[in-house]
Amino acid sequence: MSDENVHEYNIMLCGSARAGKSTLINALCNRTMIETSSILESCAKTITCYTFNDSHYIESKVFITKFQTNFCEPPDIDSWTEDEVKSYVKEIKERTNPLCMIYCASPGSYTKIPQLEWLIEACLDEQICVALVCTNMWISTNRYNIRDDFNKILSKYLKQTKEEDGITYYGDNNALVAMVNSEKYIDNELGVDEKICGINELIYGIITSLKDDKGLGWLYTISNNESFWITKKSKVANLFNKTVDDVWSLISDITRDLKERNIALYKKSNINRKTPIIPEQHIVIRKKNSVSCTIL
Ligand SMILES: Nc1nc2c(ncn2[C@@H]2O[C@H](COP(=O)(O)OP(=O)(O)OP(=O)(O)O)[C@@H](O)[C@H]2O)c(=O)[nH]1
Ligand SMILES: [Mg+2]
Repeated sequence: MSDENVHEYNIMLCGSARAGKSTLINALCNRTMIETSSILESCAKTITCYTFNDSHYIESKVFITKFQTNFCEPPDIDSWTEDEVKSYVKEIKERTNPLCMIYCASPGSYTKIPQLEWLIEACLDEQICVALVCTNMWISTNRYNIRDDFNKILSKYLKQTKEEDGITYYGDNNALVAMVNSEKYIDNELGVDEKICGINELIYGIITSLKDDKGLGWLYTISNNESFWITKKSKVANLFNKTVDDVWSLISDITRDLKERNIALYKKSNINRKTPIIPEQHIVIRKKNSVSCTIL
């Protein structure tokens, strides 16, 4: 009989009500999300957690390891004090060691700048990567004000390093600003019909910002996003110093052989690193309630 061992990746998701948070995570992950309260039950604030409805498992003689990503969403932080915001981030860091913090604001939602600044300061202090995302960008030209505010705030703490594919990067890739349309935007009255955009660029931006196990967690999180892999596989191959075929086959197998993926996907700068992040194990993968495990 094997014991179950859970390997969770956690992502902080913030932004005011109707800011487009759920729509964004659906667009990033292309998987069905369900609400769960399992990981943060005793946190001082009531956190809503979402995870995939189909976790993946690696089975060895001793353990069954369950892989899952959780998105942890606090209630709207607009009324929080500086101390509350900073304690929240500290606690989340201690309890979940998040891959990154994704903050959403849409031209139709309201953001309180002081709370956002405290949140960013706390994340940077705790070495949590920050992605500031203007969502639902076609709803009004106010998108440019949101993007400018995000850039202004990050410039207080970090040096802007580059702008690529609509993403502005800061520091040693510890923060970025992006603008997205997470689902088709249609306004029949104005004759507007805009496609999803900016999502693949945001996924890639976050890949470049995360290292080692966190990078792996992010790849796992977005592994079902076929559109991303079709359009960005060459860039990912280049980032990891692999051929496109190598990356394509790794990604096709992404949940079948996490050990191989773990060893193979060191970024160029880490290529000589010897220690595998996930311990050696005899791997048989199965998807709960299913015989197949290939996502793509
Ligand atoms: N077309 C389009 N609609 C969007 C986009 N983002 C959000 N919306 C719409 O805006 C509304 C609110 O989006 P949600 O994703 O539910 O926002 P939320 O931040 O999760 O909201 P709460 O869970 O209530 O806090 C929904 O009707 C979405 O369809 C976008 O990028 N494009
Ligand atoms: Mg939501």
